Amino acid sequence: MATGQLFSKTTQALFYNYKQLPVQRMLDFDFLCGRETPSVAGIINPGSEGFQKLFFGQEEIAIPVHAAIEAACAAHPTADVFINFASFRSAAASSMAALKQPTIKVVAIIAEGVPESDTKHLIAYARANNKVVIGPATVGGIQAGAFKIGDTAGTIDNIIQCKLYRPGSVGFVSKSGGMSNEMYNTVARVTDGIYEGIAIGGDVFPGSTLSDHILRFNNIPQIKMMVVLGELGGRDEYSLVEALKEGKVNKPVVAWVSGTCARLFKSEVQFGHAGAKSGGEMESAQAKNQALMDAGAIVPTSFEALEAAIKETFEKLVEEGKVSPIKQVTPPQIPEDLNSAIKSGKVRAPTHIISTISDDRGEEPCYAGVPMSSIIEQGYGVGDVISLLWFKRSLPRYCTKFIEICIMLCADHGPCVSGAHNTIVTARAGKDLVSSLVSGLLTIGPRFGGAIDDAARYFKDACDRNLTPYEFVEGMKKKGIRVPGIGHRIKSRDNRDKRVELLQKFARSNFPSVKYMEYAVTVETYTLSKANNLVLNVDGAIGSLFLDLLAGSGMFTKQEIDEIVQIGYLNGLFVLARSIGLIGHTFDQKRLKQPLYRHPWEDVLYTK
Ligand code: Q5B
Repeated sequence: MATGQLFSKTTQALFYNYKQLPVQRMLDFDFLCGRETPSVAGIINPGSEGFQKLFFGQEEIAIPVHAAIEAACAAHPTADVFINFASFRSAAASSMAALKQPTIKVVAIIAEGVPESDTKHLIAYARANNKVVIGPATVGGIQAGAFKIGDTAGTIDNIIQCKLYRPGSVGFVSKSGGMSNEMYNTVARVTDGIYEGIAIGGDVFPGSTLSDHILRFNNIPQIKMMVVLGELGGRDEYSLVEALKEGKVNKPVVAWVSGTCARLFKSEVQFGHAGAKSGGEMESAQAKNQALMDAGAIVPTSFEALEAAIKETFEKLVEEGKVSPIKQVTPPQIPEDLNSAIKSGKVRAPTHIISTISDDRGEEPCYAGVPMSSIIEQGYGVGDVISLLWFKRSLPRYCTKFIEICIMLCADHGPCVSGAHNTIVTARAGKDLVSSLVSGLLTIGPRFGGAIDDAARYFKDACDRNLTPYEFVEGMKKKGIRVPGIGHRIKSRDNRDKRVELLQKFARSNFPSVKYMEYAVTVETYTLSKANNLVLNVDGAIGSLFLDLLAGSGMFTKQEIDEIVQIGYLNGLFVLARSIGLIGHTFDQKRLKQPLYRHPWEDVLYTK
């Protein structure tokens, strides 16, 4: 691998398998470093395309989302880093697909647990094609002040503390991503900071090795010294030993191999990483530390002494005039996210929606304050749920039973009514369930099913004002308004609507008062004297009886009743009920595989 810089201040990456936080952290780092272009050129989210909104400083930017690796590479030919956040199951295939793209030079694989045989294939392919793999099982890497992979170096606060927003003179490579955060801090304390840091990952077969990066760092003029943090297990450190012995590294290397405590255990110990297990003597931390020291690396006596060794080495370089003083810069302030600022109580923001009927934020959803488990365990029915969500209170059982009866009676009225007809025609035109349903629902209105609210309004007004049926009906006629809730296409004095009879029967035996319904019946008696079909219809029966329910239950103030009638809650009963039937008609037509409906010419009067 050798050669030098992998990244620069203009490097751009493609991010595979969208994760909001690491991408936003990369963009925040860019802003901190004063980059002009975002380091994420595109996102690859298998199967979906579009744009993802993210912040670049204070500005919102739209990053293109691509469905496939090939398409993303074609769209962003200058993006040469592929950051792979795929799971361990799909990381190998997607990494190989990325390596095969001519535009991609570096692939970072975050997933832990990628099968070793797959990793070996990736390594062989990358070596043969002069490409670099970082990971698997890595947090990534960072070039201070220029480019950062995913979650490397943690939070913005940590990045600022470790001065990673501007380049220093130290090249750092470790196996562990977690420890690299620790070391960025240490290096920032005792030197002028990191130039580049790489975590190669803790797997047995890392895509690139400690020595690969040290040899690369050796070719980067801005890097004046190197720090290596190895760990017990494996023989990776020995390739560095060889490189040191062969004189391939001419800058000071401070190294430590952690895991010296493994000797305290009687049996073989597996530490956090797959590769970190105490094997034979050669793989022990002690042996590797000794070999590195023998080869010329600066190796402290313990991890605690590592900081002092780095400090001493750096100060020597300063004394020798090999490190020029770094220009200190103050990074810009990253605007805080509104959500975290609200959480910490720093700002307050007006809400855009107010809601009073339900809440899904707690352990379980609540309807009007009643938890879902109570609704189920206490045997609530659909009527109770409607009473909670529409009226925001638990109504007495006879009221919720009445609501349920309304729903059941109005669920369907055959295929010939306006709503069902529209639904059937729509379903037969090949439309989906929702389209078929709403085309039927859209017919509900003043003539069909949607006269309940108006019936309640007019009956209440007339009854409260003690109008006689004659005064009421003739008054309406003068205004040119048909009495809502009166009249039916097929029901008549001699062919009564059974639904109306059932509702009246239930109310008479359960409601404390049926004053409004009785008033509606007197109106019906009058209209029937005019024409046989001017019966109290199902809308009129529900409208007048709901007035009795509201007034008689003792659960509503006069003002609340007026508001319910004025807003118009009651057509909702028909809409809800008839949805059941319209859905049934849709399924029926689909099940019967009915062809496109065309109305017959013979049934149309063509006239001029
Ligand atoms: N006349 C329902 O009319 C219908 C009058 C009236 C005074 C009236 C009509 C009407 C009010 C709205 C209403 C709900 C359009 C109905 C429903 C659900 C359904 C449906 C289903 C289901 C029927 C003949 C003469 C004319 C009119 C006069 C009619 N209604 N006068 N007040 N209310 N009602 N809708 O039969 O002198 O000859 O000019 O608008 O409550 O939708 O099953 O199908 O479950 O699906 O077409 O039950 O009553 O009568 O228009 O030929 O009028 O009666 O002024 O007088 P028709 P028309 P004139 S339940």
